[in-house]
Formats: sequence, C-alpha cells, structure tokens
Amino acid sequence: MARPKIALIGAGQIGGTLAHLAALKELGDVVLFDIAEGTPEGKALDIAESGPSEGFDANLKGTQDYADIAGADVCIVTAGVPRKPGMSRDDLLGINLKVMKSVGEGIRDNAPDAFVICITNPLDAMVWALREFSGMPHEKVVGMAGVLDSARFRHFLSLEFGVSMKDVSAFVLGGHGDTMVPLTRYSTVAGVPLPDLVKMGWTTQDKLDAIVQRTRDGGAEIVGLLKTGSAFYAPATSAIEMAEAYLKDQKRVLPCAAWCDGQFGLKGLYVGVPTVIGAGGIERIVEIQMTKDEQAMFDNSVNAVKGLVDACKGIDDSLS
Ligand code: A3D
Repeated sequence: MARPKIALIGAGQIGGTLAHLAALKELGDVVLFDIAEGTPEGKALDIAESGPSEGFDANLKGTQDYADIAGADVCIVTAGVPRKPGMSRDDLLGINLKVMKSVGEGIRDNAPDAFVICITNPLDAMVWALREFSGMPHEKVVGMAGVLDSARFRHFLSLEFGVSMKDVSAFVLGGHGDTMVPLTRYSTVAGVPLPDLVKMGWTTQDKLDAIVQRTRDGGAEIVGLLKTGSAFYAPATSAIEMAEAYLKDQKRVLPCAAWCDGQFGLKGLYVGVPTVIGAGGIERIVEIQMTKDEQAMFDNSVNAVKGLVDACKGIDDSLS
C-alpha cells in the first residue's frame, strides 16, 4: 500500500517544522511547496538527510510546481506572511487573502480529495476564504487554532498547579484572536473542573483570570520575544495532531475552526468549536451548552470573525 501523501503549502518556519514532524512520525511522504525558489528544496533535502540517524522512512520533495501535490491526502497551508511586533493578526488580511486565492485554486486543481488544514492568519477569515476559492466540501477544509490555543492554556495551567500537562484538558473556542474564549468550566485537571479547583484552594480566581488573559495573548507573547516572526513549533505540532486524526481515523475530539451552518445558531461561518476529526474530515460538531456569560463572549468573538469575513468580501468581488 502506498504511503499517504502530505502536501505543505508554504515552507517557511511552520512549513519546515511540519515537514520534520511528519517525517519523524512517519505520517507519509512529504511535498513542500513554496514560491520562494530553493527554500522548499533545501528544507526537504535537509530533513531527508536526518533520516538515516532518525531511522524514518519518508520521501521528501521541495517544489514550486502545484502538479507535485497531485493526489495529496492532506494539505496543510501556511503560505503567506506572519506578523511582526506591533501587528495584529488582522493586519495580515489583505496580503494573505491574495495568497489564499492562488493556494485554493492550486489545491482544487491538483488535490481535490485532500483534507485541508489552514494555519495562515487571520485564521478564521483565511480558512473561510480558502474554502470559497477552492470550492471543496466544507467538512474537508478546516482551520487550526483551537488545538494550539488550548495547548497554551493547558501548559499555563500545568505550571500553576504543578501537575503534568497530560492530565490537564482545556477548551478554547471562538475566533483565533483577542476575543477567543477559554472556557474554564469545561477545562479540568483529571476531570476536576477549574471552578472546583478554585474552591479547593488550588488557585485563586484572580490567578485563573490572569492565565486566561495570558492564553488570549499567547501568540503576541511569542511574537514579542522572537521579534522576527511568530510561533512555529507549537502551531506545527497542533496541525500534525489534526492531520494524524484524519489519516488514522482516530475520531479525536479537537477544537478547530470548522464550518458551522446551523450549529450554535450560526449561519455559514468558520469559527472555533469542538469537533470530531476522523476519516470523513470534520465528522461532527459538538454543540456544548454555554452559560449566558460564555455565550456573550462567544457571540463577541463570532462578531469579530464576521467583521473579517466582510472585509474579505470588500476586497475580492468574487467572494461576495
Ligand atoms: P513564514 O516563515 O514567513 O512562512 C510563510 C511562507 O509562505 C514563506 O516561505 C513564503 O515564501 C510562503 N509564501 C508566501 N506566499 C506564498 C504563495 N502565494 N504560495 C506559496 N507560498 C507562499 O511564516 P510562518 O510559517 O511563521 O507562518 C505562516 C502563517 O501562519 C502566518 O500567516 C502566521 O500568521 C500563521 N500562524 C498561525 C497560527 C495559528 O495558530 C492560526 C500560529 C502561528 C502562525
């Protein structure tokens, strides 16, 4: 049986890390596509040369030709520009929208059956635009953000409680921006919800509020430290978790930017919600109950995403 084929559109910081992780985990053969001549070829060769020491079996190829992604099972899109200090994700909209057009058409024409994971920011608007430009089924086009935002939340919580990250589960919903919604009620340490841990004296409400805010600012914290770009190790790891769930039909329950049409009362919008990922792509959206306050935060986040989608429609006539 042939190995699965994983196409990485964009071979920058995240793209290179994705290729390395996919090879290390032997998820399949990897094609790195980028418009920057030499970058995908160089990274593919460099990673392939780590194979003898690591002992993985995977072919890696770099290319500027979309024909090389033909038949890909998974496409992960990071093409575009990342933010620099002082920029918000939304500042990237105009330039990255143009990139989504060429990428959407390239995937549609060469790998129409792939499961497509978008990472390019501003995430919720870019995954919407990528789906529109590609015309692919909504359940096969998804955005990576919730897995990363939840991982950041889990990391900060594990530091606060002095417990293993493995025993902390957390939920972050809504758009991938300043309005994202870390849901404390649904976040637990070994099944014990965070509000109960406050009552048990494990932490205080003030400290928890600060962790929620640090999660919302998690991307900016790393941009501020790196100064030359944005996070790439954890974003790549998060997308690989989603790709693996699809390729191995794991039915993982993961928060993703998924197409909601009816769910949560939304009418045709990509936004971060809990999903089940298996061989069918997004197989289910988990419609959790929210309190009035949680719903208000979610609505606020949804409105921010709607504003970005409207901005896309204002820039590219074919999207309205
Ligand atoms: P970077 O290292 O700049 O890589 C982007 C790559 O895209 C570069 O190699 C470019 O040459 C390439 N590129 C540009 N235009 C095209 C095109 N038309 N076709 C193909 N390739 C092209 O950035 P990065 O890897 O650090 O980040 C990539 C994107 O991910 C940015 O938009 C970031 O803002 C975003 N990002 C999202 C998250 C989320 O959690 C959603 C986290 C971190 C970064």
